[in-house]
Amino acid sequence: MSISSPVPETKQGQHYQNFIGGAWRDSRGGETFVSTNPARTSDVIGYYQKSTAADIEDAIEAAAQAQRGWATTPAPERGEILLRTAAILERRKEELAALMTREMGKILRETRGDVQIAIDVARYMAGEGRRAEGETVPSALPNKFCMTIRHPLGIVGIITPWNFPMAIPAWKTLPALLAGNTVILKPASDTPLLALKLAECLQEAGLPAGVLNVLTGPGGSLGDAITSHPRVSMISLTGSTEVGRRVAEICGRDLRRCALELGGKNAVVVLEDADLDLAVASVTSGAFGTTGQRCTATSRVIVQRSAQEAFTERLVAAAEKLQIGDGLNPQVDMGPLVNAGRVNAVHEYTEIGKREGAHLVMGGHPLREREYHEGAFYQPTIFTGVAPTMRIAREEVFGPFVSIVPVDTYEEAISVVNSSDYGLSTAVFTENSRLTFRAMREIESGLIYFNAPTTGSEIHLPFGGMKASGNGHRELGAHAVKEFSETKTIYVSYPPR
Ligand code: UN1
Repeated sequence: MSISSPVPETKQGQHYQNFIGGAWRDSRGGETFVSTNPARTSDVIGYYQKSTAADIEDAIEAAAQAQRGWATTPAPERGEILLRTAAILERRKEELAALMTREMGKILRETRGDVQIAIDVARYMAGEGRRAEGETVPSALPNKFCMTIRHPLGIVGIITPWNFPMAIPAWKTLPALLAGNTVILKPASDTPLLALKLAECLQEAGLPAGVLNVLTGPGGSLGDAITSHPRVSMISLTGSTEVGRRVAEICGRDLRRCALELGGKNAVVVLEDADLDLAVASVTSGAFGTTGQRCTATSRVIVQRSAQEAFTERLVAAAEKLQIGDGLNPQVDMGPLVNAGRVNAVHEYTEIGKREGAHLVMGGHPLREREYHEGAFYQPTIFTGVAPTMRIAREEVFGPFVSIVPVDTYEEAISVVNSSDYGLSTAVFTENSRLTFRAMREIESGLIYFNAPTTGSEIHLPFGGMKASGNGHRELGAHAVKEFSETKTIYVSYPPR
């Protein structure tokens, strides 16, 4: 095992190390993997450690050793470290955003937003360090004092996806740390860099050694090794529903807490009285923003038949205007997909949609010519005449892909929304306040927007989905610290002598 400090950045292929026990280390296995820019694969971002179970043991040992000292550090002091981290992230925001665009393709405006989420979460969670940690309640018996306090879980395993390379690691890790836990973080193999950068910022802010450990490597074997480790008290995962089921099964066997944020098949409902220009602008950003690679991305548009033609025409016109290309170019609206495998996966859904008899009105092809030849680009793709039973109306595509489903009435629209296995984010466009309030109650979805896109949730509100979109937990907001804590109920009796 070699131990060294971070190597200065070079243009091509820097060698990145794991962060274990406060030191930057190579994997014991000695193997690395490469990460390239999805807009231009000849641009090598870096070589990362292909970690093994032996590295996990090192990380667990470091986290276990740091646990007690960290748990007994006063919460406001833990919060101070997060506040310093926010300042460091803010100072480095442009650099981090540009690295993120190179690493996974989304445009600079979005990668700046991603870093900003981490900054906002760091500030919010710093404040949580000074907030009341429990409740006091009256006892029904005389001379008793009743209260609850928080207790750290211990070691928390955090497994994160590639679409929000800094925001999601931050919004899981920072509340977990604030709650007094130590953390093993495994970022997605497509985006290991920004999680390592987050660790660098926390290290500079004074986080004690071993409190956060970051290991890079393959999702399957490494994820399973963390998820099934007897010394890990909780797993927090954002990923596909398929991986979520697997993680829940492993955790279920050991009664390990697990918080899952999974897929979505997010619908926008456009009723006949809707402001169509607003609906079109919102679907354009919700469906094609981040190249459709958000768990909250708009994937179905359920439109009342009388508005269908005008809506579709305007949506196609708006989508045709989108500039596709390298996200570092400020003129570009939509970057590549995260890798070539995703291009094939999205294209497969185009083929499925055609076979199912839906009508392709726009896109439906990878972009391979000229400036696109080295990248993972796909056209914004729109199908109309989609029936709710078709696979393109039911399955998560995770790309710039919209299925337009016509309906006759409000009631039919809601029943199509709720026919999905998923329930993450839904938006309704209407000016009708009666239907607005009905929809709040009737839609089975963790997030509901009125007259706004399905994306763009803010960090001080709870985030999460119903049904197959998760397992009932909510991240962010005031819930987040509780999520990573045990609650202890305390009775103090003081009878007169
Ligand atoms: C995700 O894609 O995993 O509302 C999260 C949004 C973002 C969160 C997306 N704040 O789109």
